[in-house]
This record gives sequence, structure tokens and C-alpha cells, in this order.
Amino acid sequence: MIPVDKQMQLIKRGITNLIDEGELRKKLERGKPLTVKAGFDPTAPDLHLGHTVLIHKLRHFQELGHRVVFLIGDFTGRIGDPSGRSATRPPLTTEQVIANAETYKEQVFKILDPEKTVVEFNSRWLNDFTAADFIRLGSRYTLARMMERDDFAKRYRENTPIALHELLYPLMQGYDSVALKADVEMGGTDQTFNLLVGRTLMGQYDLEPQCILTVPLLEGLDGVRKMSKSYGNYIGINEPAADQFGKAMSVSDDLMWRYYELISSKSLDDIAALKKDVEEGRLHPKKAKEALAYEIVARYHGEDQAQEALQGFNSVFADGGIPDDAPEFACEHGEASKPPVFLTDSGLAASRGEAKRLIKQGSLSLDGERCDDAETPLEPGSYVVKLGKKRFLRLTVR
Ligand code: TYR
Repeated sequence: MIPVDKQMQLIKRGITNLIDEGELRKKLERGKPLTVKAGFDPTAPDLHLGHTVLIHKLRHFQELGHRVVFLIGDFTGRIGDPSGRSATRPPLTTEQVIANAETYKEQVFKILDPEKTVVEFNSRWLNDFTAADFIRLGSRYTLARMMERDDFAKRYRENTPIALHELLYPLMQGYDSVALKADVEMGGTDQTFNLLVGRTLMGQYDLEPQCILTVPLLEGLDGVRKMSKSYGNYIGINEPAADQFGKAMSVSDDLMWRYYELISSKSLDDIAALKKDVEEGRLHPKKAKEALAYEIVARYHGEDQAQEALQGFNSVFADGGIPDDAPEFACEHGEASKPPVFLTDSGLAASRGEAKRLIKQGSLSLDGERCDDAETPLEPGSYVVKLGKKRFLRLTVR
């Protein structure tokens, strides 16, 4: 077993909160593999890098020899997690749940080692839950504690309905930890309440309470808001290689280090060495960014495509990449996201006529790929736009 201090260093890499550090040390000191749980409701099959922060953290535990349980909330998914919600979620159908769960599995095994991952479905124990079991579970928690939760409190105050089954959600998530005898449960910061319920319930069922560990929400490509599909500032796991590469190259130098910390497989020592090389002028920041973009693309598409994306990108941005001071511009999807329109509205081109002419000549590229279509509006997302040899723009289509 790896020394506890060394383990703690990797476990704490990039996290937001750990309850409780002393307890976790004690668990580790026993020298036995811990059961580490992270659950996913199969609601959103279209994952982006923001979702992978948690999966990378699971990977860390796997590297340290612990037992990782990737729990698919096929039962809880039928209720829908009320975390952060201002209204009741529409329930998922069984077919949706099964299809989404498959997508999840396919995507997480690009990061996790399938040999070392236990995939569980919480319907395995929750399907058999009887009415009597529910009464017993419900007796372990109070309404007052439940209403301490911000989103419930707010909805109650504002007279927005809270359906009773929503109160069951945290209890069932907590019961999963009982069923799995979890030593550690992880989640995004929005999961704190649910994770704490699990911790309390385990005590009620005479088990050693789980430690809880939360990971931050990854900043999107703009470096300001959280990565999210609705902000268009994301890198999707299933996006084409060239797009992933171009988007990764568009992040600022600061944000690059944040991505390294949270979603790279490089060790902290290697990252520190890389950073030092950049700071002391031995390595151009663009090279460090290239290595990050390469790693991301290789993970989801393989080395060959990563190599191709790198070459493609460099053939377009041969003269030094995207300048840090490239202007930013945002527009709505539709008429405004047609190339000649955003090129002129952003001031990159002097007129629609000029824009159209340049597009025709093949002088427009998006994320390193030539674009000669002047008619089709760009889909929501973020793009690095290059016009001619020297004109750059970071474009967000909403
Ligand atoms: N509530 C978690 C989410 O929405 C998913 C989850 C489900 C986690 C069941 C744990 C669990 O036991 O992301």
C-alpha cells in the first residue's frame, strides 16, 4: 500500500471539500482497499469535460488500489435529483434510463479502468424495497433537517410545490451508501446535502459513516462560468477531434493550469515541472497547451486522431497560435450566427461583401478547419475564428 500521506496528496488534488480528513486518514491507515462510491443518474448522456472531473477523481482512487463503485442511479433517476432545482423534474422512462446508462458506461471507461471498476445499478436493492422498508428509512431523518436544504427551503418559502417523493430522493441516495457500505462518497459541490444524508444514515444503520468528498465545477472555455452546454463554453466528449483540439487551444494560459489539475492524467509533479518550464521561459505556453489538447483528444479519439488534430491545427495557426488578446464576441444562434453576419458584426470584416469574398477564397477557418459555407448558421458553441492570416476572434454562439 502507498503511504497514507502520499495517498492524501492525490486524493486532495483539486477537490473542494473533504469531510472528514482525520476520519479518511484513519480508514486509509487500516491498509485495506476502501469502497469509493460515485453515483450518476442517467439523465444526460451527452457528457462534457466538466462531468469528467469526478471521474478523474475516481481514477485517482483506482490508481491507489481502492475499489471504485460506479453507481448508475437507474432507480433514483426515475425521481430525478431535486439538487439545485427550482421545480419538480420530469421522471425518466425505463427505456431512457437504459439507453443513457449505456452511453455513460462507454464514456467513463475512457478514463476508468474497466477491470477495476464495479458497475452497480441502484434498482438492484431499491426495486425490492417494501413499504415497510420505506417507513423504516423515513423514520431515520427529520423534516426539519430535510428543510435545511437550500433548494427545498427556497421552494417552500416561495410556494413552489415540493412533491413528497422529492424528499425521498436524498434518503434513497443515502440508502445506496448503506447498501454498498461506502467508505467514501464523491460528488459535485451541488451534491453536498445528499452526501451528508448518506453519512448520517449510515450511522443510523450501525455502519461506519462514509467520508464525503466534493469536486469543483469545471470552468468553461471562457474561464468565467461553469462549463455547461447551455452556455456553449464546453468541450464535449463526443465532439470531433479537431473541434476538441481547437477548443482546448482557445483557453487562456491561466485556465490551462486549472484544466491540467482537474482533468489531466499527468502527475502533480510533472505538472509543476511543466509550469516551471513555462514560467522560466524554457517552454512556450502554447506548447504546454498543445500537450493538454493532445492528451484530451487522445483520450477520447486515440493517438492517431490526436496527432492529426495537432498537425491540422498547426497548419492553420502556424505563426504562433491564437494571440492572447484576440477579441471575444458572442451572438445568438440563427441569422446572427451566419459567417458573413458575425464576421461583420464583430468588426473582423469591414463589410458583408468583404466577408463573403474572403470566405469564398478559403480564408476563413473555425477551430482550425477551413469553412467555405457562408450560408449555414453556426450551431451554439464556442469557436476560434481565423480570417485571413492575422484576424482572430473567440466566438460564442448561444
Ligand atoms: N444524485 C446524483 C446526481 O444527480 C446521482 C446519484 C444517485 C448519486 C444515487 C448517488 C446515488 O446513490 O448526480
